[in-house]
Amino acid sequence: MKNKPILNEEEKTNRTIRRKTIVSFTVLFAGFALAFGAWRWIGNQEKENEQPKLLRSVLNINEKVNNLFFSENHLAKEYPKSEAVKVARVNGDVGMGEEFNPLLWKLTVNRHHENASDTAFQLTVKDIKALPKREVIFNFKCIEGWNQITHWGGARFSDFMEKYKLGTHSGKAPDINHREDLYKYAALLTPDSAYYVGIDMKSMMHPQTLLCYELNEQPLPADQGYPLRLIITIKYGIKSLKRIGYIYFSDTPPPDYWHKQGYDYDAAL
Ligand SMILES: Nc1nc2c(c(=O)[nH]1)N[C@H]1C(S)=C(S)[C@@H](COP(=O)(O)O)O[C@H]1N2
Ligand SMILES: [Mo]
Repeated sequence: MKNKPILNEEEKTNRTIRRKTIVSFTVLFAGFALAFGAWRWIGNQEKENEQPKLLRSVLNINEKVNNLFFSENHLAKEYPKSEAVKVARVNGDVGMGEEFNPLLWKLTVNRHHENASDTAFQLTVKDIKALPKREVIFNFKCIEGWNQITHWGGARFSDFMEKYKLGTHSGKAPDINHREDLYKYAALLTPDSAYYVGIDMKSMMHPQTLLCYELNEQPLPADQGYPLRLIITIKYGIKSLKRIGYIYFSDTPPPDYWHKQGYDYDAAL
């Protein structure tokens, strides 16, 4: 009689423990079932290069991180010329004001940071055209949701860096064995500095990153950046700055127009 309330307490506790144990086991088994199901599902995925698709895509991400630099891999998909649109859409006119005189245009390049004025020099389109010409036909994607296959011609940014010994602290041409010598970012601005992008060096050295002077094998139309624009296939369109006026290099992320509006800095695809 005296002990009864205590026994009841004990029983209550035991019951609670039993209930909790059942719940725990149920959760545990549900977890096993889910994991097993997921494993089976991955296994049943269409095989791609001997690896299940899901695992393969994870490997691709890792490789992308490791091999982008000086690599011919991980190119954006290219298309036949016949698939390129005849008239490319025009989008974005920040920094494309009418006061601009293309006849007086020169590209101002600073070997180092923008404030190091003694290391700046100027180039003409002729200088860019003197570099090996490359073409790329790829699906250009805008962050607003549209995309189109477009055909561009110009010089690789990496060839430009090589030729003018750019993007290094030492002022030597970029060297794969001295990656620590490379600046971490390149900055590109319109001549009026109204539109500007910052891009990591690996992406700038990607083989499909071009300083473009042609669209559909014709000189760039004015509203698409004549005389020189960037085309960077591995980023959203926001990074493909039209009408390049200035280029400089930096170890800190240069200001970026759309990043300031709240978009992702990398805008990587
Ligand atoms: N100078 C400048 N470059 C720019 C923009 C801009 O507003 N000004 N817009 C960007 C965006 S959002 C896109 S999608 C592409 C569009 O390039 P297009 O006009 O050749 O289609 O240019 C990019 N480069
Ligand atoms: Mo865009």
